[in-house]
Amino acid sequence: MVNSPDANFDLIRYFLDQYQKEVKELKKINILIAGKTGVGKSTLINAVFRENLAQTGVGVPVTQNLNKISKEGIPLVIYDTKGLELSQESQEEVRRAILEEISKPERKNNPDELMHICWYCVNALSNRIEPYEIEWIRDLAGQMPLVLVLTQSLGDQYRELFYAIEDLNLPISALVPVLAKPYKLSQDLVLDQRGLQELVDRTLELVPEALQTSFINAQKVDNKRKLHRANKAVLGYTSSAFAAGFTPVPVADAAILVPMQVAMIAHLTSIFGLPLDKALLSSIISAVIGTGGATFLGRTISSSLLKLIPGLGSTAGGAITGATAATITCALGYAYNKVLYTYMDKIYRHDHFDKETFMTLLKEAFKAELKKQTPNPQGSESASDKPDKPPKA
Ligand SMILES: Nc1nc2c(ncn2[C@@H]2O[C@H](COP(=O)(O)OP(=O)(O)O)[C@@H](O)[C@H]2O)c(=O)[nH]1
Ligand SMILES: [Mg+2]
Repeated sequence: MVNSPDANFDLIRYFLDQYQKEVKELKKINILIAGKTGVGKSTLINAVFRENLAQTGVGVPVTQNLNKISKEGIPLVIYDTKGLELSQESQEEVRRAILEEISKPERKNNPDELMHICWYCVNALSNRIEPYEIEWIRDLAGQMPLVLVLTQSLGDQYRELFYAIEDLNLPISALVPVLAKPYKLSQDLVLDQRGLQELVDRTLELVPEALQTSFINAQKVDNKRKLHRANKAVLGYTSSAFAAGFTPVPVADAAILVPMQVAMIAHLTSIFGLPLDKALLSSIISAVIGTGGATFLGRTISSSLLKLIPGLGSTAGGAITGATAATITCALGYAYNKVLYTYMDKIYRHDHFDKETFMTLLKEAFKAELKKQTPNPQGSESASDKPDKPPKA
């Protein structure tokens, strides 16, 4: 039944629903991005987070000088300050208003509203940090972990300011020089982006464990972290409980495994973080489950690939046990992660999603993973770096 196009349509629907549910369940991380106008806050937001968040996100004013930016499908809320460089008298007022907002009890006592981290941005090109900013940084650092970001850090020019700030012994958690966007010095001299990886690393050290998955999902700087998280999650689907609770099914009915695996794929996808774009998500999941009679998981598994699984072979009447189901699921999970990882940058750049290639790569990776998961003919285990292999059939 799962091989019919109608059932495939339902699986796509099922995937979309599951994916949306997974994304909703991710707790949102609240990041305060403070600094004077023009230092490069928006540029930084767009460079670190997916979907050009500063432009495409929805902005809502919280106070006159604090804007809340969010976007459906991204488990993150940015609070962007504005107008900090106003006249001496209004600076004081702006600071007071923002500080009052972030420290009010409704926020402090509500984990969903609490500010989790501040990125305070100072433009390295300006070569100085003003006294009122130093006070402001001290105040903010008293409320939450604070990373001082030296934006527009070019070549070696930023060093002077970097060391001057170090000497101030501010109560900050990290000082990170960043160039968020390549900088064109001349016709043939362009400075590369820098520091974004360090900013991601430091931030992850400073936010609660429960929010790390959300941050990893929302950012686009470090795709390897997405891959590692997602691979860890695969292990959960190969637990012995799964194996024990599964009633062996005939090979011909292997397709009943599919909804379970689609749920896993939705979960893995939520760890990576994809745009809530129905067409893209549908393409990806249909590349996984196959369409129009070429069902990858249904027919492919129940034919040639099963030969790779010991004790099952292609014999008529062979049954898929819980252990085999776990092997298949685990191999699919790792294969999916591997292929999605290679596609991440393209997806974030909105390049055309080539479903056919995705499908081909997935099949190859799936075969390779199945081989990894099963003992080779000599009886010794094949090389695998996965700590918890599923039980063998
Ligand atoms: N090349 C380059 N330009 C930057 C960078 N950061 C900021 N800018 C430029 O500085 C100007 C102000 O940046 P913006 O992000 O709008 O500052 P904001 O007011 O703090 O949000 C823009 O013209 C940016 O293109 C950077 O890392 N590289
Ligand atoms: Mg801005």
